Amino acid sequence: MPADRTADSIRLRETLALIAPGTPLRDGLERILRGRTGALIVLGYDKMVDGISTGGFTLDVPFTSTGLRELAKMDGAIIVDDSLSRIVQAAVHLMPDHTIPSTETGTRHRTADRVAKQTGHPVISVSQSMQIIAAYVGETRHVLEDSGQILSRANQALATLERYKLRLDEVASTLSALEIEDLVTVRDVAVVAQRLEMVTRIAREIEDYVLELGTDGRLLSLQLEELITGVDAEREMVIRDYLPRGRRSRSPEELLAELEALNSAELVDPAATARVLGLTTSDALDGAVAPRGYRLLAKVPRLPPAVVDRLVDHFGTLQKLLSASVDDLQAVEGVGELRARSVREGLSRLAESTILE
Ligand code: 3AT
Ligand code: 3AT
Ligand code: MN
Repeated sequence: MPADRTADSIRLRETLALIAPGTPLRDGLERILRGRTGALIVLGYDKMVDGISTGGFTLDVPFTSTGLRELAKMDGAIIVDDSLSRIVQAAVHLMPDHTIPSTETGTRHRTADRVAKQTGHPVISVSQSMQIIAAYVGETRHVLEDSGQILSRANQALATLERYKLRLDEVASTLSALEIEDLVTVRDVAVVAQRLEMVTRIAREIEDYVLELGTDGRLLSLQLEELITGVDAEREMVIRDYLPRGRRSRSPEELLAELEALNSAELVDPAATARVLGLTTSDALDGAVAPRGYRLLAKVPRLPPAVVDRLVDHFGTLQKLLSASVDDLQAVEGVGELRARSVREGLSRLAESTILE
């Protein structure tokens, strides 16, 4: 499943969450699969669905997985309401617009495809002859895989994420050291932004697996969380540290969106990343740049974000912050003597602990 975020893919993700292992609907689908009866289930009921339904029985009973399985023994489709809390009708013959193109074969699957396209509601099919469950959402068809298969792919992605994260940690700590020495070039920033984006992309892919795995993805979800804690915050701070000032400058959110829009070939090119970040100097990638200090101040313990903002507003650059005395720091609103000392000590400790390799 691609990790893009178009309207169709968002709806597919929502549907996959509804039919993930551990949900009553998935339990019902597994029962139907084991019972080898097949099914056609429309997830939503409105005038449009009613208009293409003929025959069948109106039930309006609470949704249960066992009820779903029993009703699937009859021919025809089952219709449940949008919230999946009630089974509205069963044994319904659906007559969607036959001019809607469908490449599916078999009456059940052609019907599922067309009803999904025509009504906008997700449709689930359980194939009797092929023993597979498929979700039709808008123009897309997604065949459910068993958790073992998904997990093996997810674990490969997790191993990649681990490697990416190690590399990110390396380049980020190099950047910290260069920032303290005031030796940062455009390339150093671009490389960190690029690595942050790569980590974010693979993490999103794993999030999709977690979603599809439902209760079978709990361990995966914990492992993912552990690896990416703080990455989102770091991404934003790097951007804010080096955000170009000026009349036509863009917001951190806009820059992040542009980074996300880079294709994978552009992403591996530091020059392309630097261009998105607005870091264009006369020396290209080797030009010197200076951080404001958001990212390093975030490493000082117990410093509220509002105070970080005021410190950066007041001093303007990390270098000025590093050379500020306790008295200088106290000139900032919300910084008393105690906090000034802790900022001073925190920054000194950072300066001592980051060593250029
Ligand atoms: P049986 O008594 O089960 O044979 P039925 O009326 O219960 O007949 P089903 O819904 O079980 O019918 O459908 C059985 C097959 O009939 C499924 C499909 O291959 C074929 N079929 C049903 N409707 C059509 C149709 N409109 N066009 C082509 N084939 C159809
Ligand atoms: P299988 O893979 O065999 O389960 P299929 O796409 O080959 O699916 P069939 O023609 O064998 O489909 O039909 C199987 C059943 O699907 C028959 C009926 O219970 C249901 N079905 C088919 N078309 C409709 C429809 N228009 N409305 C409701 N149920 C339908
Ligand atoms: Mn068939």
